[in-house]
Amino acid sequence: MERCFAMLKPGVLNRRIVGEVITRLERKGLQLVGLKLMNVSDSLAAKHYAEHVGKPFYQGLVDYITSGPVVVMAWQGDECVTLVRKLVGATKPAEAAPGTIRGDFCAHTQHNVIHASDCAESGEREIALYFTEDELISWTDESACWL
Ligand code: FUP
Repeated sequence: MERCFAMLKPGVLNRRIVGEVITRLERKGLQLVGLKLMNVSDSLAAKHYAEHVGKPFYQGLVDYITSGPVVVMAWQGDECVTLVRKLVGATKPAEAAPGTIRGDFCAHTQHNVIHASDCAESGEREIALYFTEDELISWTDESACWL
């Protein structure tokens, strides 16, 4: 089963739309296996965005995700990364389709409200960055037998 890491950036909390965004991922049928409200330290942000070091937008990105609390999540399901990224939408809000999270809730690339892993390997790397093993809950959908 594939896993994907997702982070609701500080603006989502400021705007009181945490529940609304999580609902979109949950209603898709993905399984939530990790969930936490936390502050991101400078060193954790640097690890998270290591691939963007040296790019002109790097410091703004780090400043943003360390500016207030974030909600971090681990999701699980078949083709989880692809499904989450479809719901999230394109990186640039101007290119994100209406109906996607970025298409509906943000106007600036640097404040694009949500991060989601770009492949299964990144998903595992990012989940390990933000969660300890005992914070990840593997659970069985007991109602599946009725569906
Ligand atoms: P995504 O996987 O869609 O989050 O996109 P990237 O990994 O390419 O970008 C990571 C973050 O960098 C985005 F959330 C926003 C920021 N970014 C910019 O601010 N400007 C850019 O030109 C590209 C990305």
